[in-house]
Amino acid sequence: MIIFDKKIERWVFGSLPPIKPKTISMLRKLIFLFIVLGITTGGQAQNSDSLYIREHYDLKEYRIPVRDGAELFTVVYTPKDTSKKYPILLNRTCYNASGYSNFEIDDYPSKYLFQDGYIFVFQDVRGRYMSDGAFDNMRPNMPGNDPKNKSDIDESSDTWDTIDWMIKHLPDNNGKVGMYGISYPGHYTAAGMIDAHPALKASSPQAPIADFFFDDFHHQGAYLESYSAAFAVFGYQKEGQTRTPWYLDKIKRFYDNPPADAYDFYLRLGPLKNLTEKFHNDNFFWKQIIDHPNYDEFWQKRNLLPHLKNITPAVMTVGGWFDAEDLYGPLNIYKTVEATSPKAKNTIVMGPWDHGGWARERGKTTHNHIYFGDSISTFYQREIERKFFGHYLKDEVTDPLPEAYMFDTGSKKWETFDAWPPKEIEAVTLYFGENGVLSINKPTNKQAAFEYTSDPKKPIPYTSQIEGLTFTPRRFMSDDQREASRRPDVLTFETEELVDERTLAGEIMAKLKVSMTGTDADFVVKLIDVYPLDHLNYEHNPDNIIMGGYQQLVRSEVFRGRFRNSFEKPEPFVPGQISDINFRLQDVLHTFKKGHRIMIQIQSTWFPYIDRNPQKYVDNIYKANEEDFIKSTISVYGSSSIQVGGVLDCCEPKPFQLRDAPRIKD
Ligand code: PG9
Repeated sequence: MIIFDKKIERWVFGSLPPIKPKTISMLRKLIFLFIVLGITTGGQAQNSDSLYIREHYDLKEYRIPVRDGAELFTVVYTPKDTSKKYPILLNRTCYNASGYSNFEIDDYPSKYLFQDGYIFVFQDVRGRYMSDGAFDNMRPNMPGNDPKNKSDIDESSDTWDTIDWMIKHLPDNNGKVGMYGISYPGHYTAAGMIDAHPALKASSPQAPIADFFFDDFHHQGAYLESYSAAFAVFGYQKEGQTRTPWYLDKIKRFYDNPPADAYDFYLRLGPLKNLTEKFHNDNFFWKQIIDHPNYDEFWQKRNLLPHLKNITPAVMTVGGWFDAEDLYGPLNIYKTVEATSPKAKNTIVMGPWDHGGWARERGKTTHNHIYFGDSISTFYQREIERKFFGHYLKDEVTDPLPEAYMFDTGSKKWETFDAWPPKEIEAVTLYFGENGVLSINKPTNKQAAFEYTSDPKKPIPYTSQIEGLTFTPRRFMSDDQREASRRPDVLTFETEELVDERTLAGEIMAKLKVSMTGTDADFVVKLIDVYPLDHLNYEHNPDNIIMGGYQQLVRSEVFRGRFRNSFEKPEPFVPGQISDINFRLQDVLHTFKKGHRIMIQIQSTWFPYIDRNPQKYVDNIYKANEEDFIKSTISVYGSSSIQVGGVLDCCEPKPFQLRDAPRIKD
C-alpha cells in the first residue's frame, strides 16, 4: 500500500466502495491534487489514535548503518513510560517511512498494539525515499548471511544489520524483535525471516509478495495489464534522499486525464508495445518485464520461496481470500515454511478481505457487493494479531494460535484447522457435461467437446460494472458473473440446486484437455457460487445490484497456455491437436449453501485485468503487433476436470525452484 494519505490512497487504489464513473473523473483530478498537496503540506486532521500516540510515544529519526556502509532511514516511536522494557516491531517499506513521521498512524499498525506498548520502527528499504542505495524490485536473496561479508547485501542482510543495530542502540528495548507488513512490506518481512537475526522472534508477513511472476504483475505468466499505472512507482530511481514521491509526474501520464472506462482505454491503446512507446519507454522495471517474458533467471533469482528454510521466528502469515494482488504469496509462503521448517511455529490466517483489508475497519465487513459480518478486521486485530505478538515478544500467556485460522466465505464463519490444506474435508472433482451440466464426482462423456470462439478484438470484461483506471483492480474478486455467463465465448457449467450444503476447501487444480485453431491461448477458470433467485439484497447494495440469482466469483485464475509444459520454455500449440492444460487456482474455503449451485466458467480473455493473448504464437507478447491478434475457435473436452481439495495428483508446470540459489554479484 502506498502511503500518500490513507484516505486518498484507499480511494485511488481501489478499496473504497464503488462510485459512479462520471464522479470518478472529477474525483481523480481532485485526488491527484490532494496527493500532491498532502505530500507537500503533510496536513491531516488529528484522529483519536494519533492523539493517543502523541501522548504516549516519542518520535525520533535515525540513519542506521548496514554492512556495506549504506545508511537506512528509520523512524522510531518509543513509549514515554521508561519504567519498562519493550519489544521492537519493525516494518520495512518501499512506500515512504516518512509517511509515519508525524504521529499520523490511523489504521496500521493497529491501535491495540500501540496500547500494549512496543517500540515501533518504520524503515525505508534500500534505494527508497530517504535511504541510500539503488532500488531493485524483489531484490534477489544472497544465500548464506554472513555479517562479515560486506558485499553480499540483500533484504535479509539489511534486516539482520538493522535488528543488530537496534537492539544495541535503541533505548528501553527488551532484546526481542517482531516484523510485520502488508504487500511489499510483507515481502520484506518474509525476506527478514531468511537467515534471521537471533533477536527476531515473531514475523507476520501479510499479503506478502513471494514471486512477481505469480503475484501482482503476473498470474501464472500472464501480464496484468490493469497494473500498468503502477509501474511509475517502481520503475524510476530517486535522485538522492527525498521524503516525497519523485515519480508523480510519471503517474500523471496515466491519471492526468483518467479514463472512466479502463476497458475502452486499454482496448484503444492496442498491443502492449504501444504501452511501451506511449508511457513506459523510460521505466527500468517495465523494460525488465518486457525483456523477460518467460520465467528465466531474472525471475527465478527473485523468487523468495526457495530461500525460506530453517525458519527460526514464529510465523503468522495473513491474507485475504479476495486479494487480487497477493494471494499466491501468503498461501505459498505459509506452505513453504511448513515444508522446510517443521520446528517453526507456523500459522496462517485467511479472512474475507481484499488486499490488506484486515488493517481497515469500517464496521460492516463487505467485499464489493457481498456482506460477511461486522467488525471482522477488529476481531483479527484484537484477538489474533495482538495475541500473536504479545505471546512471542512479551511472554504473555495466551491460547496458542491454531495452525490455520480460516474464514469460510460461504458460511461466513471462522474455522480453525490443525493443518492447511485441511485433511478432514473431502476432495471434490467437478466434470463438464452436455447442456451446461456440472457434475460432482461423476465423470461425464469424455468425448464431448465444448466450443467457443475467442476474439481478442472483443475481449470479455473482467468486471460486470464499468471501472476506471486503477492502481490495481480489487473489487472484481467477488463480482457477479452473470454478464459473462450470457456470452457465447464463455463456457458455463452449473450443478443442480444443492439439496445439502457442500464445503469446498483446500487447493484447486484445473485439468483441461483443449484444442484450438490458433497457436496460443490463455485459459481463465472461475469457481462461482450461484445464489437462489429469491436471495435478498444487502443494505449496502447499490440499486443496480440484484443479489437474487447473483453469480458470486469465489476463485479465479488465468493460465497462459504457452507455459503448459514449462514456465521457462514456452511452446506454441499445434492447431487441432488436443493438449493438456494443468494449473492451480489459489486455495478456497467456501461452503455452498443448500439451494445454491456450484458453477464453473471457462474463457480465454479477461480484459483489461489480463493483457490479451494474440492467439497466434509470437516469441514475446509484449512486442506483438496488431496483426498478430487473431480469432481462435477453442474446444474444451469432457475429459477435463476441476479438482478441489485433497492431494493434487497432477503435473502442472512447477515454478522453477532454485536448487542452490546462484550467488549473484550486483
Ligand atoms: N503487492 C502490491 C503491489 C506491488 C506492485 C505493484 C502493485 C501492487 C503492494 O505492494 O501494494
